[in-house]
Formats: sequence, structure tokens, C-alpha cells
Amino acid sequence: MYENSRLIIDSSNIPEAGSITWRSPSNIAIIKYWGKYGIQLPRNPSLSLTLSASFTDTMLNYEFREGQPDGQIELEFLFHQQENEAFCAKILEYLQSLLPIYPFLKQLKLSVQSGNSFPHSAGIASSASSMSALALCLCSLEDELFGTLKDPAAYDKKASYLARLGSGSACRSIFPQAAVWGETLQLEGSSNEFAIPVDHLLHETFKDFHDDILLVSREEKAVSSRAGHELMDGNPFSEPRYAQARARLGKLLDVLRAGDVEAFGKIAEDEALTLHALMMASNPSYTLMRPGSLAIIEKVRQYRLDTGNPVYFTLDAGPNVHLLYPGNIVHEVRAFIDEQLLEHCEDNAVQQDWVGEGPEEV
Ligand code: 2P0
Repeated sequence: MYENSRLIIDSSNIPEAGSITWRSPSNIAIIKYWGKYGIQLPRNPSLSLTLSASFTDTMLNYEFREGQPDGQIELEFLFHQQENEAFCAKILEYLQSLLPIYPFLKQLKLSVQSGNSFPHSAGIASSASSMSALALCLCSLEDELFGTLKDPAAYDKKASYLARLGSGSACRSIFPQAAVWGETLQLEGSSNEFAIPVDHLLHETFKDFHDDILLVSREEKAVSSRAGHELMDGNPFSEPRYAQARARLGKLLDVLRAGDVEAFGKIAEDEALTLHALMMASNPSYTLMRPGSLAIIEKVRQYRLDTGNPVYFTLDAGPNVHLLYPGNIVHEVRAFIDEQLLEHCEDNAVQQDWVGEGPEEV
């Protein structure tokens, strides 16, 4: 979509050195993206809530590189002020892959410094926040050098597109409150190439929703998301699953408009359990929930029966449980977590989060 770009720095107009910093949040998928094709294109549309407290700060420094650049990008990378070879290699590979879109990247010396608001080993997915923060820095860099992204909607679309190329779920983090990634007949302008905002559809209730992340285990994930997506290719349930996700997304859009918290919770839980069932039914198969995850799920169901409070769970591709609930019951739910759920969390760890307003330049 943006390939074959002519974004090249003219030697008669060399830019001064500069620095750009973005803070970008993580997101929690309610309709899950699981299964992809081509270059990070989703097999079904997904919908997420944008979070707030779980974010990545990324600073990009740049200066013009004298002399004839070869095909290699020049990059220094620090994660929490420390060198990190694995992350550096990943970012370098990503930037190299963007050269058809951003050929000017090899005309610069780049330095990236990044850090998360949550511990790296907490088992909270950081690819959505980190890749969206980096993509936003790149769009600001494009605009500073060439003045080509002045229109906010064009800016967000390109940031979402670039974030997707880094990590699929990252394309949804660009937008406030909620976003949909993937073509669906229900939403005009939806695309497999980038996410679109759907905050304008949300009933007030969902603008004040919480997501407390119960950290059942901080261990590295047993299956990388790349390998997980690949497992869908040979999975006998994959086609019905993609149809199911499309149908659930249509239903969820109605529910989000109507403010129907109970129907929202039903879809969120069904999606989480479907995701894990798909992994259990893959070959090889994975059970990513731990005993603590199941104990929490059972207690959440019982708590709902006992109190009538609308508290629901979802899970990413890992053992941690996300508790979703409206802001007006935050004190009761926090007490429930402290009294009944913390015992299932590693080191009693919970990351409290809520629906947020999306990334900000800092
Ligand atoms: C999601 N997940 O919709 C789903 C639900 C995890 C469970 O997207 O390979 O890191 O970078 O495109 O985005 C995690 O996968 O995968 C994910 P890549 P990503 O949030």
C-alpha cells in the first residue's frame, strides 16, 4: 500500500538531528485474532479495547548519516537503558523490512530507547505497545522530514499499517478506547491492512471499563504467537472458527452500541475459551492455562452468581486472566481480587488497567 515510496532525503536539504518520543498502550482483544496469512494479514476481524496503564515509551533519535549508505540500517538500541541484542535484532529486521516504504531510513543514524510501564517478565504481551510506539515514532519522523502526514486520519492509518507489520495486534493500539482490525461488512472502511477506530460506537459504559490483569505466571510463553498463528493452518476447526469470529464481531458491535454488559461478557468469555480450545486442538497441542487460571475462572463465575456483579474474564495466548468490569463496581471487584484471587497470582501480582485514550507524543 505504501511501497515504492520516494521518501528519500535530498542532499541539498539535509535535516538537523532530532528526537521523537511516543507513549503507546497495550490492548486487550475481545474478539481474538488467531490465524494469519501473507504478511501479517488476519484470517478474521478482531476487536480490542485500548488499555492505559500498560504502555511502552519509545524515543527515536536520528541524525543524517554522511557518506554513501550501503543497504544496511545503522541502529543503536537500548531497552530500559541496557543493551539487548535479541530486541535490537528484531527491531533491525523490522526496519530493514520497511525500506521499500521508508528508503530514507538508511540515510540516517538511528538510536532507539524503549521501556515498558510493566516488568518485561510479567507475562503481559508487550509487542502491541512496543511496536505501535515505534511505528508512531516512524510516522512522526516521516512527517518531520517530508511533511507528508499532516492529516491526522492519514497519520493514524499509516501508523496502524506500520505497526501491523511489526506485530499484528499492535495495529489496534493506535486508536483510543476501541479498534477493529480486519475486513468486515459491518464496518465501512475496515481493512486487513490496518485497524480503524470504533470509539464513536461505544456506549458510555464501555468507555469506563476496567481490565485488571491477574499474573498467574510470569514464565515465558510456551508457544510464540508466530508459532501459534501457524498452528491454525492445519487445524480442522480453523474455517468454522473464522466464520464464528466474524459472526461474534457483528454481534459485539451491536452490544457495544447498546451498552449490554452481560452480552459483552458472554462474548468475551466465549472468545477466550475458544482461543484456548483451538490451541488444545492444534498439532502439537498446547495447554496455556495453568491451574491458577482455571481456579480464577471458576471463582469469577461463582462471584457473579453470588453478587450479580458483572465481572467477566478473558485471556490472551497465555495463563494470565484479565478481569473485565465496569468502573462503577471497581471497589467491590478490587476487594474480591484481594480476598479470593491474589492467592492464584505469582507473587500476588496484579496489573490494574482500564480503557484509555490511546497513544500520546511526549
Ligand atoms: C489478539 N493475540 O487478538 C490475539 C489473541 C494473542 C491472543 O495477537 O505474529 O503478537 O506479531 O502478528 O499480535 C498475539 O499475537 O502476533 C495476538 P504477530 P501477535 O490480540
